[in-house]
Amino acid sequence: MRGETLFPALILTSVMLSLLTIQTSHGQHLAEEACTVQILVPGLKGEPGQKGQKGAPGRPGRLGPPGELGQPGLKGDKGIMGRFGKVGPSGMKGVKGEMGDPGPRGPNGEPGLPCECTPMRNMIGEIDILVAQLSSELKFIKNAVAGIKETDSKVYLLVKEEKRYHDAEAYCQTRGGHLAMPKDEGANAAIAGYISDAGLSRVYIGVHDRDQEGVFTYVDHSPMTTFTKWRKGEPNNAYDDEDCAEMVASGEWTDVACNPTMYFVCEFDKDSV
Ligand SMILES: [Ca+2]
Ligand SMILES: [Ca+2]
Repeated sequence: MRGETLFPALILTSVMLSLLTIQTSHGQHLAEEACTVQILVPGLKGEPGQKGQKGAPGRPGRLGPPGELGQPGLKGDKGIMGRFGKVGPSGMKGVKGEMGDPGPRGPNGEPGLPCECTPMRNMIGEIDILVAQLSSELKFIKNAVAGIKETDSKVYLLVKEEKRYHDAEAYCQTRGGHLAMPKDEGANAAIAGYISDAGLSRVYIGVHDRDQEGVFTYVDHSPMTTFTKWRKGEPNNAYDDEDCAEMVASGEWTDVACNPTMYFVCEFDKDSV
């Protein structure tokens, strides 16, 4: 039995012939194989073997050619909303909108407490007057600080406020002086320098013939005895309406009407300043 499995089929046949007379038992009488005939004859076709086990998978084949373009797929469902993006930069300032309609009228306020209004009004009125006076004084001082022309005995102040002759004299008197009354060449030159330095062409001075036509005096009624500076052809009382006097930048005088407003020059005695 062991020999069938260890030797091929051709040898098996001769072995079987020699064993016809031999008691086969494990390894006994092997020396009696004297009539062994070696004949090599193909054996009978064996029974079909059992189906083998499934082989290992083969190697992957080569890459095939690209396929034809497929039909477009159906439109997919709408996706879910994405996250909010970053905040963008600030936009340009818009145009101002139109004014809205007025709101409803508010409720009436609480009634006020009764007061003694008349004394209050009087006090306020007095304060207003004081403020006006102080404002005027301050302006005067500013002008004075800005530069005052003077002679040995007089101080002259150019007032850059346009006033009529009468109002100009009142202004000077309020401050203890008069409109300028040049009574010699030195005083006249000082005033003239004021006019030209300020770039002006004319100012009122304190000379008039308002009391008696053709008789000019100074505004303080002092007589004009030793000095005058009339421009040639002046005073001429033009239009029969020239009773006041102005000085032009050259220092010469001209009789003019009293109502036009213009700048003027005040004078103050040094003793009273
Ligand atoms: Ca006159
Ligand atoms: Ca004149």
